[in-house]
Amino acid sequence: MLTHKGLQATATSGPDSFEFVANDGGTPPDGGDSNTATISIITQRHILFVDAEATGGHNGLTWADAYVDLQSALEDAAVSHGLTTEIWIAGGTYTPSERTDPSNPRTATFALVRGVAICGGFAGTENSLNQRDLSNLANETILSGDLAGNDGPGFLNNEENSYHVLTSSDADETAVLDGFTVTGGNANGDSPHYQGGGIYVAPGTPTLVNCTFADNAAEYGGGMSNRYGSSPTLINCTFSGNLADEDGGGLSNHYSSPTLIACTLVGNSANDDGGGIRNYYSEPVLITCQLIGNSGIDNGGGVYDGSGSSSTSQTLMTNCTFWGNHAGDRGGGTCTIGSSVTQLTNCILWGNTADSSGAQIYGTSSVVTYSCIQGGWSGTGNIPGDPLFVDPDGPDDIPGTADDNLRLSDGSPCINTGDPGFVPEPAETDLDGHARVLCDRVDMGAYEFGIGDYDCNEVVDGDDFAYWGTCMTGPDNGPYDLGCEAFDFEFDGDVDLSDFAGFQVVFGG
Ligand SMILES: [Ca+2]
Ligand SMILES: [Ca+2]
Ligand SMILES: [Ca+2]
Ligand SMILES: [Ca+2]
Repeated sequence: MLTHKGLQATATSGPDSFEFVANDGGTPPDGGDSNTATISIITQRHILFVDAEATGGHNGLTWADAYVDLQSALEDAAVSHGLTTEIWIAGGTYTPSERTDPSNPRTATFALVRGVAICGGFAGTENSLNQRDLSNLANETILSGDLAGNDGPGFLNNEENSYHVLTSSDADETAVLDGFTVTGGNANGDSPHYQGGGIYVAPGTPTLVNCTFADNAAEYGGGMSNRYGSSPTLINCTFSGNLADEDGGGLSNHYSSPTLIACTLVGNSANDDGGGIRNYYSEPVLITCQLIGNSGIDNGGGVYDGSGSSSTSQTLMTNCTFWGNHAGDRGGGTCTIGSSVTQLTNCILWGNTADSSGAQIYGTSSVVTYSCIQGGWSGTGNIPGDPLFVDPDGPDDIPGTADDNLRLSDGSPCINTGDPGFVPEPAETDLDGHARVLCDRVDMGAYEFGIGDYDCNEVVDGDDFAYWGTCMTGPDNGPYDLGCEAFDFEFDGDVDLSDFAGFQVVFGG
């Protein structure tokens, strides 16, 4: 307690707030209690811990006393505190238990909640979010719909799996899912349980970051279904190996407009339209995404826009790369039907195939500019040339798989031939997390060429190193001069020794 000029102040700090009470000891005019003023300051976010292997008190307050299941933490967060809550989850596999229909075990799902960020990928020792190492597969945190734990490859034994591993209903952007693998959903039930095996958003605007949706199944939207005016944001997410028995192997959008930034869709398939993404009366935005090896038995191996003459989907895609997608009928890369519009800017469509027509693009209402289209396409700035991917079939020598290296090699006609008027958003990066624009003009495709190449001659050598000293700012000591973004490998606004580690990797390469 502090006392100053008769004023008594008491400070109380809890795990998530700091309360300051000032009391002047006098009697107020109305004859009540002494005059007091209270200021409460939220000093940190409320954190709940989940670790399947924790053996302590299971109250969620520390790693040692972590809840062993996510559902307990979600119920705690739902009643807690009015604060922004983070749920930190240690690596392991977690299955849902909360049923939307108590009589049907397959309705078990994890529900996203406003004001709650669910964060996976922890080792179970961290005390700050940025200590997570999401590249460490030992900490992979899996949300699985395989309730019986008996799934095998190729969707074997998924008959009893949850319809939707995750659901989001009326959640806003403060509902966050960050750092998970979501797998094993099987939305093959009656409405609404036939859409969104991985996640069913109906409606809402949740935020999904660093998440992989793998090997989920549904009639529509194997990985994700967005309905009823949903506009979620997905950043650095992957959709892999998801299956739709109808449309939208990776995602199905129905009157919805998600934004996908730096996302990869690889090896998703639809038994009808839209191997990667199917859009119906929807306006999704894709920025710096790659679509690899997706397939539709009917139309739109990569992206399918529209479902008939009355449909008016509009998909905006910027700096996206399409490679190795296949349509059994029309539109290996993209298929645009009716009055829908598919807009492609700074994109590469190469090596896609269609059995009847439109290997790269089907649909005359496509608006294509500053893009590299195999076979050519009319529009300002388009080129037909080979993009010269670094290793288009990857180490496994199989085109259309996740290891395909779609970065540009030196001499690529896609270098510095994107829209000359393109201005990146603040902090916008390419798919490697480097500056979106290098050498004064954006490239075509998801990867920007030229990190480390200060003098922009498409070689990283001693001539570039000669500029290192003039660009080096030291840690957290930016900004640097224009052009020095070529040395900011971490894209954190400074040029320091940890960037130099990146420079050494590309030097002479
Ligand atoms: Ca199963
Ligand atoms: Ca490959
Ligand atoms: Ca460039
Ligand atoms: Ca150079």
